[in-house]
Amino acid sequence: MKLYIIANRLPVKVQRTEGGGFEFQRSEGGLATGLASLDTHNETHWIGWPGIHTEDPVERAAITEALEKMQFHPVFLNETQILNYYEGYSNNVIWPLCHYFYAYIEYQTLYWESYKEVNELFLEKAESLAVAGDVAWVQDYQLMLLPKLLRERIKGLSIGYFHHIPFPSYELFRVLPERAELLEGLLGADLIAFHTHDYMRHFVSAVERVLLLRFALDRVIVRNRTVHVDALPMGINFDLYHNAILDPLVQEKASVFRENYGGSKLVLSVDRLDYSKGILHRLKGFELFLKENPAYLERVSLVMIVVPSRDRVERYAELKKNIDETIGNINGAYSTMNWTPVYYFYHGLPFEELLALYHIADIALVSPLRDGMNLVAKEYVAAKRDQPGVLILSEMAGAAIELSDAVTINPNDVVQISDALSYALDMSKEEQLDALKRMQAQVSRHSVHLWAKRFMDELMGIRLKNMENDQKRLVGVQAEKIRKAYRKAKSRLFILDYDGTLSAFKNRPEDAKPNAEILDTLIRLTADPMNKVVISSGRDHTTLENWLGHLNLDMAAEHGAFYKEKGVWHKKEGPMVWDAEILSIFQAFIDKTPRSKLEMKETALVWHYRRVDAWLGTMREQQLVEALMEPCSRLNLQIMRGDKIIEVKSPNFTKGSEAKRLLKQAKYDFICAIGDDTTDEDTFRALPKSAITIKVGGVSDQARYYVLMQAETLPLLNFWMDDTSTSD
Ligand code: GDG
Repeated sequence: MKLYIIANRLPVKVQRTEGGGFEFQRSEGGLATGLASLDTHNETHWIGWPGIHTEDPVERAAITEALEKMQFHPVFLNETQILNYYEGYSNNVIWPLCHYFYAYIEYQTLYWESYKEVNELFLEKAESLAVAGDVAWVQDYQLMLLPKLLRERIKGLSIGYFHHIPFPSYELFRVLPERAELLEGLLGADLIAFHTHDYMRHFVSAVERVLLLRFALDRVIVRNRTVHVDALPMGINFDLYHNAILDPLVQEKASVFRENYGGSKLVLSVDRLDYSKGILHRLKGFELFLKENPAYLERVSLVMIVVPSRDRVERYAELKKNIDETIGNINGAYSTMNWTPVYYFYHGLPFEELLALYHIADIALVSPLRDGMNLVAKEYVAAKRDQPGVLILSEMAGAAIELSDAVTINPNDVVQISDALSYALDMSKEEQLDALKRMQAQVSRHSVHLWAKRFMDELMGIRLKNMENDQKRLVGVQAEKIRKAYRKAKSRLFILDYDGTLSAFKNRPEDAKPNAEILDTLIRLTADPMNKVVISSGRDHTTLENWLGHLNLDMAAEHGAFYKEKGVWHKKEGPMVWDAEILSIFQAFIDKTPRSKLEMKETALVWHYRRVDAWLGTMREQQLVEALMEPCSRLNLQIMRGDKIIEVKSPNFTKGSEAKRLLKQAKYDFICAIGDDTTDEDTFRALPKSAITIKVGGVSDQARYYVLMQAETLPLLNFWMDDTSTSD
C-alpha cells in the first residue's frame, strides 16, 4: 500500500541555478513533518505543483526526474492555469468565501473552467501512479473536485480529504454557482475532516441543504458508499518549537534581539499579508492601547512580521499601503528618540530568528478576523518553554477552541484588543506560567504527529469497515447462494416491510400505493404454495387492505396491533393512544413545524417530518420526544423513533412480537425478512440466526445482509424466483 499526499504545492522549493540547472530544497511545513512521523511501513509519495513555471519539455523532464527521486511527483501548471485556477478560483473565489469576505469575491466563469481543468490534471498524475489498495490524502480547497474524480477513475483507492481553511455557514456557501459540484467533489472521499466541529457542522448543513442528502450523525450515504466527516484539529511539531531555544544559534539571536529592543515589553505578531488576518484592526487596537495607557509609552513595542504575499494583486497592494500608512501614523505620533512603537518587517524570517522572537516575546497578539486554525498561536505557546508570556488569541481562529487558556478577543473590536493588551501586561508571572503550562500540555499532546495518525487511523478504520460491510452486501455470490437455498427449501416464510422496502418513500405517504412492479412481484411470490408471505408494516390496516387486500397474503398492520390471517383481520388488545393530552402535544408541534403532519391510526399516532427542513426537523423531533415523555410513561405508551417519524403506540405490539407469533405457527426451512426501518430490526432480532435478514439502505448489526437501496429489493426477490439453468 502506498500513501499519496495530494496538495496544491509540493513541499519543495525549486530554483534555477546560474548554470541553467535547478536546485531543490525540501521545505518542511507542518504537514510534511506530521506525515514523516507516521508510524507506517508504507511508502509516502507527494503529488503537487512544484511552484516553478516552465513550459519547456526538457526542463520539465529534468525537474520531474530529480523530484521523483524524492518521491515527489510534479503537476506542471501553465501561466493561464496559475492565473485562473490558483489566483482566480482558489484565491479570489473560495478563499474569500470561506473566510466570510463575501464582497471580496471576484468571480469569472473562466476561473471555474480552469479549476476543473487543473483538478483533472492532478487526477491524471494520480492515475498514472496509484492502484487499488493505495491511499490518497487530498489537501485543501484548491482540490475540492479531486476526491470524486479519484473515486470514479481509480477503483479500490481509499480517499481522505482535509480542509485547512474554515468551512462557511450554508447561508454563505449557497451563493456559489458551483456549490453542488464542489460538495459532490468532496463526497468522493471516504473521510472528510476539518479543524473544528463548527466547520464540520457547516459542511453537514451545506450537504443536507444543497444536495438534499441526510446525515446520520457523522456519516452520510452517497449512492453506494458511506462518507464520514470529522473534526481533527491540526497540531504542530511540538518538540521542534519547544526545544528550539536549546540551539545556541537561536539563543544568540534571542539575546541580540533582547538587547536591540532595550527594556521594552514586546508584543509579537506574525502573519502572511492577507485581509483575513486582521492586521489593520490589530494596529488600530495597539494605537488605542497607546492612547489610553500613557504609562506604557516607551515601555511596550509591537513587532510585526508580515510575510509578503500576492502584493501585485490590487486588493493586497491596497492592504499593504494601508498597513504602511497606519504604521507610519502610529510611529509618527508616538515615537521618541529612545523608542519605536511598531517595528515592522515586510519579509519572512529564517526559522532561528522567528523562534528567537517567539521565545522572547512577552505577548503574542494573534488576531485574525477568520483563520482555519492558526499555527503561529500554537508555535508561540510551545516556544516559550519555561518563560512567562501571554497569548492573546482571536476567537475567530480555529485554534481558540483548543487554547482556552489564552486571553481571547473578538478581533473586530479594537477596544477589546486594547483592553486585552493592558490585561496581559498586568498578569502576574505565575498566572502567565499557569496558563502557558496548560496550553503546552494541550499542544504537546495534540501534535501534528497525532493529527496525521488520527486521520490515517480513521481512514484505515473506514476502509476495514467498508471491507467487512462489503461481505454483508447482498450481491453476486451471496445472492446466488441464497437463491440455491430458496430452491431447495420446501416451506418458506417471507416477512416484508412495505414503505422503504417494497415501495420507495414518497413525500406524501398516501402516494406510496403499490405499482405494477410491486404487485407483479408479490403475485409471483404468493403463487408458489410453498411460500407464506406476510407484509409487516407500521401502516394502518385499512390502507394495507385497500392496497394489497386482493392478494393471497397475510398482513400485520400498525406494528402487529392488527393482523390478517386466512382473509380475516384480528385486533390485539392494548392501551388507547388517542388521549386528549397527547393529541394536543402533537397538534402544537404540527402548528410550529411547517410541512410536518400527523397520521392517526387506530392504535398509534405518528408525526411525520420527512419534508421538514433538516435542522428544524432534528430540533423539533427532540423537543417532541421530551414533551411526550411524561404523559406517555404515565399512560404506559411507547415512543418510537423511526425514519423521519415519531410514533406513539402501545408497547404490547412490535414487529418483533408479530414475527414470534408467526414462527409459532409452522416450521419453515427458509425464513427471509426484509426491512429498512429501526422497527424492522425488531423483526430481525426475533428470528433465528439462520434466517436471511436483509436491511435496506445500509448495514445493520441486527441483519445478516444489506442492500443499499430500496430499488434493489424487488429485483432481488425476482432473481430468487427466476428459473435459470445456471442456478443449480
Ligand atoms: C492554512 C490555514 C491553518 C510565518 N512567518 C514565517 C514563518 N511562518 C510560518 C509559521 C507557521 C506558518 O508559517 C503559518 O501558519 P498558518 O496556520 O497560518 O498556516 P497556513 O498554511 O498559511 O494556512 C490556517 C493552516 O493552513 C494549517 O491547517 O492553520 O488557518 O489558513 O508555521 O511559523 N516561518 C518562518 N519565517 C517567517 O517569517 N520560518
